[in-house]
Amino acid sequence: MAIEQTLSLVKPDGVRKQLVGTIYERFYDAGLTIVAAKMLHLSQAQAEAFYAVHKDKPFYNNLVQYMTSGPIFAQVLQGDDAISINRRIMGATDPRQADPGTIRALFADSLEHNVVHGSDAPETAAEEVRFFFEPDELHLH
Ligand code: IDP
Ligand code: MG
Repeated sequence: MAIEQTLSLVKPDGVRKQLVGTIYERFYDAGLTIVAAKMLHLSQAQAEAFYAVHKDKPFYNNLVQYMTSGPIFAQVLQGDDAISINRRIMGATDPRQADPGTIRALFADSLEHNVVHGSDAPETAAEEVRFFFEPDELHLH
């Protein structure tokens, strides 16, 4: 295992449902450290750019609309194997397929409105961290 950083988002539905504290507690319980965090409201252009990988998917327009529907929390998580540990505690994209006890199994309403985002690989993690944070906004400790 190696120390990794990964980009996590609490999506607009998670913020509306006041789940930020619960979700942050799960990061800590999983042994992850929060090294950067901010609340922001994505513009249409930012949401389109962040999800550009999905631009040809039928759900893209709805996804952009959802991600701009309210404020989000963005955070950088750090720890041994942080990328896959975060994906594990999030659960599968579709909450109906997510393992019991995961964030999405417990709190997501649907495949689309699924409360959290987490980077899926080292390359995307680095890119997504850069999308939200300047290097001097990461507080290593
Ligand atoms: P992930 O968030 O688990 O990495 P991705 O396949 O990268 O899942 O999809 C990005 C986001 O797009 C999902 O988290 C979800 O909000 C939305 N999404 C994915 N697949 C569908 C779909 O089939 N219908 C509607 N929304 C979807
Ligand atoms: Mg993804």
